[in-house]
Amino acid sequence: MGECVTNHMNEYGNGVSIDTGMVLCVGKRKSKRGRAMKIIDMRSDTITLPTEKMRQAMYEAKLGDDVYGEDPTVNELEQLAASMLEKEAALFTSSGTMSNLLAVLTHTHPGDEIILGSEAHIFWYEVGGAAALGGVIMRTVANDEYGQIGFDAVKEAIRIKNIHSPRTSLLCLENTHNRCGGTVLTPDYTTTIARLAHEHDLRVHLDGARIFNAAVALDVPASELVKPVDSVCVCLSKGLSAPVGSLLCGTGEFVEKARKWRKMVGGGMRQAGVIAAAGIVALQEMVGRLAEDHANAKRLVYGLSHIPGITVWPDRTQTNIVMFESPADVPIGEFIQQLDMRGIKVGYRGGLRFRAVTNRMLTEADIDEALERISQLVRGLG
Ligand code: TLP
Repeated sequence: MGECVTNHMNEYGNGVSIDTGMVLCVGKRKSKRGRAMKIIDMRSDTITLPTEKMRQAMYEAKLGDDVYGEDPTVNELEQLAASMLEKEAALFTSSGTMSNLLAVLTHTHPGDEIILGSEAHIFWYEVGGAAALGGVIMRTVANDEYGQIGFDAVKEAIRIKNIHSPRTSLLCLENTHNRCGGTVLTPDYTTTIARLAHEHDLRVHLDGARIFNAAVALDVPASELVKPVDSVCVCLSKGLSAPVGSLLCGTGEFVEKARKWRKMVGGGMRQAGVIAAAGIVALQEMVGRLAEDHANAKRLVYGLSHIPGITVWPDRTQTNIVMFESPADVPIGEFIQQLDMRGIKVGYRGGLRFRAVTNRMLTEADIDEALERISQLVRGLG
């Protein structure tokens, strides 16, 4: 269990000016003094804009019709992803949601049951596509606060093979774990749980939308984190800053089947090299810098832990996601309104809970500025 820090001591103050005048993420608000105020957007790392180098690569990309397999840039991106993750093949898709859906469609048959963590992105935020389009039952087992699923819980959830039961055919894992605050699954954990699944004839799919964050945090190659699984989805348009796209990786046979499913759901893109070009830059140049986002997340969680009444879990801030709770004595509606008025954008997760995601559009100074504004807000409402 992680340590839960609720601080009722000192206020946090660092004297950073409100008008930092730096690059804007999504726009400006007027401060009380009528001056423009930078919006600090921590809703997600999906808001990151492509770099200049990406835009240049997109402009210059060599193109062809990818449905015929003739787009050289898409082919290069797929080969690059497959080689970085040490899988036989990769498929470029429009989104993480599509990659996860194709994985379910490819690994299962309608009427099967799949096992997921109770906090899985596939379960919460992918519109129930696995059930609606794949016809599978989603059986959830409890995730702990670190994004893990217990071995015994998985074992118990696997159906006995008999005439009455659906076939359990797939286990889905998530690394890093979004709803558990960007926590990482280690190679050891993944190896052990995947072995258990394989022993029971299940396939294992990893939602690795932020797998490179996990690799950077653990200082291991991403290939090591995905070695035990049969398929993995990785996203280019989160911390890696590409505008669009995801890759679904696995064996050559798996990817060929997934390619056909992709066509069926309308995901065959023609001159997709235009966007794949940015993806190549993302994989080649943007992985290492994720460490900056992680450092900013640690700075944010440390600062928040010093604001009276705010609750954080520093040991669970392992990558670029920070979960926090607003002071219990402050009406939630007022807290949300004040965040908005002070130009702080974060995700609201229900109850007192919020999610802030550090990303390339935010500097260390922006984090300090956000902390200063939240500190003032809490002082004003307390
Ligand atoms: N997650 C989004 C929102 O939750 C919608 C975000 O802002 O974090 N797997 C994981 C673990 C994800 O976090 C996401 C996006 C996806 C899959 C889906 O990726 P996209 O948005 O490309 O469909």
